[in-house]
Amino acid sequence: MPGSRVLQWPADGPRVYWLATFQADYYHPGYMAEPRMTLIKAIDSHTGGEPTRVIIDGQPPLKGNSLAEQVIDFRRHHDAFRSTVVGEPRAPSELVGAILCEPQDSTCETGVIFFNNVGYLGMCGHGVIGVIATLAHLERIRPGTHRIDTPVGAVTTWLHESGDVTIRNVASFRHRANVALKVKDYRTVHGDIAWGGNWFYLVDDHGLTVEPTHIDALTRCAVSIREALSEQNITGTGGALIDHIELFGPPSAPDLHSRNFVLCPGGAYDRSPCGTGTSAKLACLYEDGKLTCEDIWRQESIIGSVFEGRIEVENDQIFPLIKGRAYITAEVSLHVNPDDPFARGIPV
Ligand code: PYC
Repeated sequence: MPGSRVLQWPADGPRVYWLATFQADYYHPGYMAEPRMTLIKAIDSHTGGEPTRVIIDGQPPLKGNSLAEQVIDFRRHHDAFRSTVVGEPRAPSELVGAILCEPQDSTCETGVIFFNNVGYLGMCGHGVIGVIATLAHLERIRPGTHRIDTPVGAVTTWLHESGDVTIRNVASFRHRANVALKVKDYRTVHGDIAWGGNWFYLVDDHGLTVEPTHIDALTRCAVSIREALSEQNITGTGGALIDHIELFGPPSAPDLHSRNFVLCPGGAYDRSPCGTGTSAKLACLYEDGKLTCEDIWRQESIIGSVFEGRIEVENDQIFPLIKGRAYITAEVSLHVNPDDPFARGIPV
């Protein structure tokens, strides 16, 4: 549906398009090297408590025919933009940034690349909900179906009249079940390795209480688990790094099914139930015969926010559907001052 794209990219990239909306004497596109104050504009939102910052002005033009190639260009040539937007001192460590870019899949209205304080994400469930809420806030989309391309595949979203957003995620699967892991200074735990748009190790038998008062202990445990996975060379398919750890416990209310604590790659925990983590969980439940296509799974986060999940199975592939809601929290102008020694973030 090319005619219905929310963004029409000019041949020379998005910057020229956006320049028209700026005071040209203040804004300068060379944020990397120029000795002038530059501005980056963004819309902030949160989805179940987890923040997303969608860049709407001032992003670098990315080269590449695919989203994956654009990520490579981003990482190689514009990583300072990432740390400027989501690094300290401008951002809390849990913030996920998003730039809109040329989609590879022509059925999509835009592509999106997600990034955080240490790098780039394949997919981000709470982030897609944030992007849809942001595009609605900007009046670029209306309630209905919208396809979004990501580096790991296209996802379908529905913006409901209520403001809720449902995502039909990329196909998710369990790679290995019940993998024993000896964790240093801790116990042996068992977990499933699953893909939900990012790689997860999902653990029930961690022995901790999954409640907000135990966040420090949960973080320490999840960090040790991630280190143990890396040291013992336990990976996703093709040697992929497992960079998200998901610990489960009982929910706080009878109408919910489970509560999780998710450690993200940069060391922050996900305030939301984690869209890709819930997708990985749904795939494991289905593989275990504990979830059918008729069931709804209500996944609670460590702070008490909830995503509603279910699955569709097509050609033996599991497609998780995740429903949540994002709220706009701010319209921000990030000032990048060449005199500021931490203008491009504090290195982590
Ligand atoms: O919602 O998929 C998610 C996510 C990944 C990292 C933080 N949130």
